[in-house]
Amino acid sequence: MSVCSALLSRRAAGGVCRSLCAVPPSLIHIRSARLAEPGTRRSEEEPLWEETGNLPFSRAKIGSFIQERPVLKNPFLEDALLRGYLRRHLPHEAAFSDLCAFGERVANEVDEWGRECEITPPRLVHFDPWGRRVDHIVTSSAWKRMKDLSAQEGLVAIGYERSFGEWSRVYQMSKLYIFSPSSGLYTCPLAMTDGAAKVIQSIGVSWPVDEAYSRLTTRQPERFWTSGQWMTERQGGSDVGSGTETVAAPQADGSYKLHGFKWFTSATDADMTLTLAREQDRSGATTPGSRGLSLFYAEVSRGEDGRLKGIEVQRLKDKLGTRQMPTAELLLDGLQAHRISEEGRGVASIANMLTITRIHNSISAAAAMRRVVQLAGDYATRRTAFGKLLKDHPLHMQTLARMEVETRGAFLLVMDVCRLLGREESGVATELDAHLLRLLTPVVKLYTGKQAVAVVSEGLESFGGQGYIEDTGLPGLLRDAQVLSIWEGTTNVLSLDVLRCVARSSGMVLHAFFTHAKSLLAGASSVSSLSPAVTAVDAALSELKDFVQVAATREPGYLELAARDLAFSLARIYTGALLIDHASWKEASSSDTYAALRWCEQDLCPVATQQARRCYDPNTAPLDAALVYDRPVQG
Ligand code: UCC
Repeated sequence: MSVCSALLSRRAAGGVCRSLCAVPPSLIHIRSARLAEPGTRRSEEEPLWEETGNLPFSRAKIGSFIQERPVLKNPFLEDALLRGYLRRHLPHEAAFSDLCAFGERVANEVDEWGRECEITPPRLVHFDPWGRRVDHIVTSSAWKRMKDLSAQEGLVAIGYERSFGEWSRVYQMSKLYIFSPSSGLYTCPLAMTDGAAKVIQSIGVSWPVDEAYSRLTTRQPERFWTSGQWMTERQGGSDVGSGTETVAAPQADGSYKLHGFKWFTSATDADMTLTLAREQDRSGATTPGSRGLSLFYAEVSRGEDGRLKGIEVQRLKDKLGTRQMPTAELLLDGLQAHRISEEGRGVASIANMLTITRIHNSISAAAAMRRVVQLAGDYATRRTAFGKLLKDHPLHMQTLARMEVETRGAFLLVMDVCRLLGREESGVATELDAHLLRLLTPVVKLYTGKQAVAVVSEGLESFGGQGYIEDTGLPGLLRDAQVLSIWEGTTNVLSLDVLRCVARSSGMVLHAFFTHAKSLLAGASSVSSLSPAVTAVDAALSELKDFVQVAATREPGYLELAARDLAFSLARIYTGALLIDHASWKEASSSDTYAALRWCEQDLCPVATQQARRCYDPNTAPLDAALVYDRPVQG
């Protein structure tokens, strides 16, 4: 008789149970596992033993403890900062009740659709059963429900109805903010749809885009269209001016046929698109560079034979994340299109779309941070380790609080850009507002994109191993966050865009930055609890000013090396000022003050810190390159 079966004998049961109960749980687990070895025949006496119910793991084999899952609650009601911000700036009952009802719907209904989108990703069917080419992108029913929902809830329309005047964009983006992490990435087509509507509106709503505009901005699901934005070609997505090979051949009726290869086309199931191409002259020649690019509008439709007209879908992209959403390579083979910009003004015309999609990107980034912080906070009230709930471990709470500070900063920064956009669109923007909007759009996009990855990664870690398990839905948050620093301009490309807008405005965007940041600080000067934060931001502004003065005297390479640190400095300083401003509001909470103080403890002006270390001096670039390509000496 083995030791195990001896232990299992009924005679020994009581005593063994007592002794087993005295050994550590881990040993009980090991012994139980041995009893339950697969393929071993259980003795006739076993069931009787199990009926006593006293031996852990003996019946269930895996034990009875089931870890509680984090619960998604109404993301509007759960978000103190969002509600406080709206109470301060948009105190309209209609907006509150709509956001509250939508938050309820997101938590109880939409979040599951988002999960369905994740586990039922789109697939491409090239041929029908009879061999006919169809290039059909098959999406889940949840993805289609997202489209209807987006129309019904006015997720694009709100920005164009302008029911709340200059605060309409803030209202629209608040809705997208609570929707985004549950949307199954439907926020991606919505970003481009919004961007396309914006471009059309700025060019003029007339034929051939009047019908499209009304469909992009409708609340009627059966009429609602989404738009693509096909910009990236095989030569790359950053240097659009030299990377675009697509040509536009003029037709007798004034339209064009497009021929080219689009390397990344997101939400490829869209109903229409805006895209760049080079217009051919009569001899077929084109103008190189950005000056040769024009902006075209095309509908995505099928012929009677079921084939896409003028488009072949080469393949769907196999992406790290955003798998819910179809991203494809497209061959444009005579796609009918209309030029909607002046000839050669393609980049300038699509820039309006870039502004909108970059703001949407930033909303998604802040929303991803908010979601992971909410879930981690909820989990900490359920999960026990080392004898107490996670929420009662100060170190764990410190980690979550740091994530919360980042999230609050990101939220206020992106909402301020939405505020500026709303002011511009409702015709009340000052020159200062316009300069700030131009400068802060790349800044918020690049900063929040980076922070989202860091915060979501930290958030996953706070769930321990569960944060690494696919069907918790948590890893998808991290994979999807990674695209935020890539899509619509990488961190470095956007940092260079910051330099570009400083140069093009002859420094006026920076002047607006200093003026507005100072005015935010001045508004908080009487709040003594905020004075360390005010002093820190004030000092950082002085450092920044000194940096700008020195950099202006250096060769262009100096500023280029400093571009990323400069953009980060702008983000941290301005966000610090916004947190201070929010905390100085008479209805602000002590947490608002605490968040502002914490934010302002970091290095707010890394560009000055790095400058003091001579990181942008002429010898740095060759040293960087030598370090990157440092290889062991052969032989
Ligand atoms: O490739 C991509 C796919 C990634 C993977 C996706 C996977 C799934 C996605 C899921 C999503 C949820 S995304 C990469 C997309 N590409 C970009 O975002 C473009 C990045 N590059 C830039 O932003 C560059 O700065 C360019 C292309 C704009 C630079 O082109 P140019 O030709 O050198 O531009 P210029 O000369 O600086 O500007 C031309 C005109 C000027 O107007 P005018 O002529 O009136 O002075 C500029 O002022 O355009 C104006 N302009 C702007 N205006 C340029 N940029 C802007 C701007 N940001 N705002 C306003």
